[in-house]
Amino acid sequence: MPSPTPSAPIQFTFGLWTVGWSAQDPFGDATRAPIDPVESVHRLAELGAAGVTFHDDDLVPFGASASQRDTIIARFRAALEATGLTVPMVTTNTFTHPVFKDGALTSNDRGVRRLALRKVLRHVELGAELGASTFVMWGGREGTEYDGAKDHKAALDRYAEGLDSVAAFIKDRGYAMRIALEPKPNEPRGDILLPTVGHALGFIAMLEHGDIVGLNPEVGHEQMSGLNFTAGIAQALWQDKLFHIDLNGQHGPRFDQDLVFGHGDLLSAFFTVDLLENGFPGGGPRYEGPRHFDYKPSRTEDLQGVWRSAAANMETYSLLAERARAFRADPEVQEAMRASGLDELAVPTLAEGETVASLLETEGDLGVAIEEEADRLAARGYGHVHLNQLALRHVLGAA
Ligand code: GLT
Ligand code: MN
Ligand code: MN
Ligand code: MN
Repeated sequence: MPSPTPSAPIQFTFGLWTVGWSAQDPFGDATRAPIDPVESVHRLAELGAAGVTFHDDDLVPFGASASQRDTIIARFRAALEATGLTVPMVTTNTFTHPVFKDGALTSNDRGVRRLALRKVLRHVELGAELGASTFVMWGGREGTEYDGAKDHKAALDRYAEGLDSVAAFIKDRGYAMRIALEPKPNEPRGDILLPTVGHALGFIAMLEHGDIVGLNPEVGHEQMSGLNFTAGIAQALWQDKLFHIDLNGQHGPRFDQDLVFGHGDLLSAFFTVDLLENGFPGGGPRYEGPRHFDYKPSRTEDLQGVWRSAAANMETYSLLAERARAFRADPEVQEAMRASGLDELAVPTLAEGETVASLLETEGDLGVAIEEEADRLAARGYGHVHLNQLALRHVLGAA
């Protein structure tokens, strides 16, 4: 299986909780033994990954003593040094312990909110020590099963208060770190707050310290809502809010599958890679962060299957990156893009100095003239299907 080569220096990263998942689900016990995080660091490095990410509890068990914590962290640091793996992102587990059953930063219980905030701040400190530049916050338990069980106005106030407190702490400490919110529509809660990229972008605009708060969208989470992931990250990029990314696979609206990247909607995965690697066709903000995989090796897999599935994420991404480069360089594709009007969309609708008043004057009034104009413009074909077929040929290696 080809692994990433030095000539293709894409920075791939994995959550420790991904390969380390023991595969327990709501209906069945674990099918694999837990993996020592130090072992994961070594195996991921051998496979060609550049970094690892983790929740506080993935590394140090909840409730460990200070000296146990120090020993575990020292051992982990040694593995990072031995392999050269970095820790570009960390995140807090505010969902596993029963205390978070009604939420963490938005629990109806104030004591729980205060405990959650302390847990988050402690991990911000460790993340900063390890050089993490992104702090992901996935509010999996922030939500409800019943509409009457939460005062949504108060919940959003408390969510904003919690995030602004963490952001202010990061700034006060002078950490070079930004927060990335991860939307998800449901699971484990019946409904989760900030369910989609769009909700989260709207919420960030209401924050006091929203300048260092952006997004960590996950492929499957948007697709669970029937939304287009590539379009979602495109808008986040347009708003300079794509701080991090969770790549995986999903088959449309159903439970969160966390499949290997590309093992869900392959054509969507292609256009995601095309955007990440090649940017917008007309230029604009680029995603510069790590290509982070948040998947789960299926419950059917043994240890060999775990490491093969990890490699599969990187292989799929690398193959799609190659195809996406060839797609953009193909003269037939460039011609089809022109025919589709992609370059014309970059031209502002009003000319420089033109006003809506002068537009109305020069282009004439509504009525017969505008109807004729509309008929003339309506006759155009855009050739979007041909362009998409060219993309499909590239994906299949048939171009
Ligand atoms: C959990 C969740 C993921 C999030 C992780 C970060 S935890 O595994 O399902 O989507 O990215 O908290
Ligand atoms: Mn998921
Ligand atoms: Mn997940
Ligand atoms: Mn995720």
